[in-house]
Amino acid sequence: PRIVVLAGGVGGSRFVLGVRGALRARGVDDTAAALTVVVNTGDDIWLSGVRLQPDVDSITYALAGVNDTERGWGRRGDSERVNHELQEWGAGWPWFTLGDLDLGTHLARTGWLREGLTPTDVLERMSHRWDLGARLLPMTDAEVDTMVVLDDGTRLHFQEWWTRHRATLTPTRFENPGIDTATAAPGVAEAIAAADAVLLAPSNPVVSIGPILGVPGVREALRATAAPIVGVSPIIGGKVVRGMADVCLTAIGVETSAAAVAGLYGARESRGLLDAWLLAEEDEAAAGAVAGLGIRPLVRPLWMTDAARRSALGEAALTA
Ligand code: GDP
Ligand code: FO1
Ligand code: CA
Repeated sequence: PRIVVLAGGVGGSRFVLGVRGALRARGVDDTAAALTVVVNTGDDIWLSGVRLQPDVDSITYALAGVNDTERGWGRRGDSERVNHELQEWGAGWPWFTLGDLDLGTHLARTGWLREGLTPTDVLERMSHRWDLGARLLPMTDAEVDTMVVLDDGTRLHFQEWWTRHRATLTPTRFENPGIDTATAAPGVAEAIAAADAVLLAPSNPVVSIGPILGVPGVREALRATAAPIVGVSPIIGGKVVRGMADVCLTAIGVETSAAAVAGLYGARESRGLLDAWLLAEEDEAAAGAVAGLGIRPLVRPLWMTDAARRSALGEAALTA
């Protein structure tokens, strides 16, 4: 099979682990040939001279089994010696931690970018260190930031808004300067066109899936593919599992509910994207509303708390 997943960081990586697990359970040996992940790069940033790709790294580390599962970002068991030194110099951001092992990744990536490799090339090169069992593609090779605009007009980078202010400053909108002139990374449109199924991970609809869909050509490729498009709700029981998707959704005028997020993506039959939507047992009452949108609702357990649950969800999405 040829499966394409659109994904952000924490929710994205848990789901990609699940899809890889489900493919393995189905007897697919070469999951890297079967599974392509298009990763959000909208929250990437330059800091202390190095390029950070939080969602790319979350997925890479999770597939490699070296991720910090508690925090949801960075390497497990990392130390912070270099970070301490950067703080002493007054470099970087005092509220933002760059782990030592994680910095190795950023240095390698930045070096290759400066040698002229594209982000796609760099990610391909980085995929060889571990047996990831998936092909990772950045959504675009262009640098696209996510900026948060507050009601007094202040604009700050998503990473500052989230890691410094913990989403306590109320946003009025999110912007991705540069996205209109960006193009999808090589292979993205082709993978979507050739897919047997496209899965939208239960990632943040606004700042993870939103930027991917905002890259010119991606939405068109999704609308054109013969593959069914199946989404998984990041909202369980009317709440975010973790993170700040609720604050992001409120800012764009969308209720924090499984049905409202399905409505945001829209039904394929009415110029949206979704053929089917997996919603949690806790949200069973919303199934009718999802069906009313023209999207096939499937009530399933959506908690990805361990490998078995993740793979079961991956299998449910593949079956759908
Ligand atoms: P980020 O880039 O690190 O913010 O991560 P993503 O955008 O990929 O995913 C964030 C979303 O994942 C949040 O809105 C969470 O609600 C969702 N999420 C995290 N864990 C789970 C889970 O076990 N099940 C479901 N359905 N959603 C989850
Ligand atoms: N998140 C934090 O809340 N605090 C941090 O200090 C922090 C550092 C960090 C370093 C590298 C990296 O790839 C991610 C990091 N994150 C940190 C996570 C990241 O800011 C966000 O959780 C995601 O971008 C949200 O999608
Ligand atoms: Ca992210």
